[in-house]
Amino acid sequence: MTQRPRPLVMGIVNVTPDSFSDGGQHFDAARAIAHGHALIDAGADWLDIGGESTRPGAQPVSEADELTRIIPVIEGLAGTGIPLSIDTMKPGVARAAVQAGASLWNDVNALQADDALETAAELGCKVCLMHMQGAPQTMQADPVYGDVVAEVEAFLLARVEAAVQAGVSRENIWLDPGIGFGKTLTHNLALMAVLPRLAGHGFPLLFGASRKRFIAALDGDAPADQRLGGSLAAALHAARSKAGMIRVHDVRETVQALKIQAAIASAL
Ligand code: 7PJ
Repeated sequence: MTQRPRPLVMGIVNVTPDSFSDGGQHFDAARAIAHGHALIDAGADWLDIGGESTRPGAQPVSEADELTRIIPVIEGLAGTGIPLSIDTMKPGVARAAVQAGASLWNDVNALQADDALETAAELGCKVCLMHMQGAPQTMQADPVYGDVVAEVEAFLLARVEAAVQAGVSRENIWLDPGIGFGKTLTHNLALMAVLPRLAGHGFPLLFGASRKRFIAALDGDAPADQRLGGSLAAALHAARSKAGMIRVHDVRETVQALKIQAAIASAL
């Protein structure tokens, strides 16, 4: 039986302080490294390491604090054979992360910070350009679009051109519509419905819907730990839509769902 290719699965490693522990930064890093190893055992193809929450309403973190959080974790997970991504908006953090072993800069701000384009070009790493309307602190207050699909698509292609102009090679660019980043339920659904179109511009798509709020909006305000069903449904949809990589919390369950989908498709 020949299996059709399925998307890569990127496991999420959040490095944020554990408010219930007094073990300090060393404890937080050790916990994140252990979580990364568990995600690798569960079948992750990539790990995405982030030290600044970009969830709606989250407060910014200083560059020094972000570096203190993520560098020990990248150093601890480099050398596992699984490639590492750094989820940051800050060029200084991306630079240190790549020097410590990361090979993808996952930027929810699509390289719009000062020096971001130049840094990405100089680092020569892969970059993911994601669409976000506004900033995490306020983005869910009242997102408005004329035509969300056209606007997100035009934004992403404009950021591609800016990146290429700055010296980023096209082969290193991933795109992401940014589910939940300055978007209502209607906006999120419209973007998910056109994933094949967004995947058709010659750049691989990264897609992240894991445990996001739109699932709760469709299912009785389900809390984050009860959004696995919706997360899997979105992952399978993205896979059918030719997404190249799916960013998830629940790696084992997602890999299993994708394997079953691929096996059924290969029996056609
Ligand atoms: C995404 C991300 C996403 C990319 C986050 C959360 C919020 N990076 N970082 N795409 N989401 N590329 O996981 O709920 O959707 S943080």
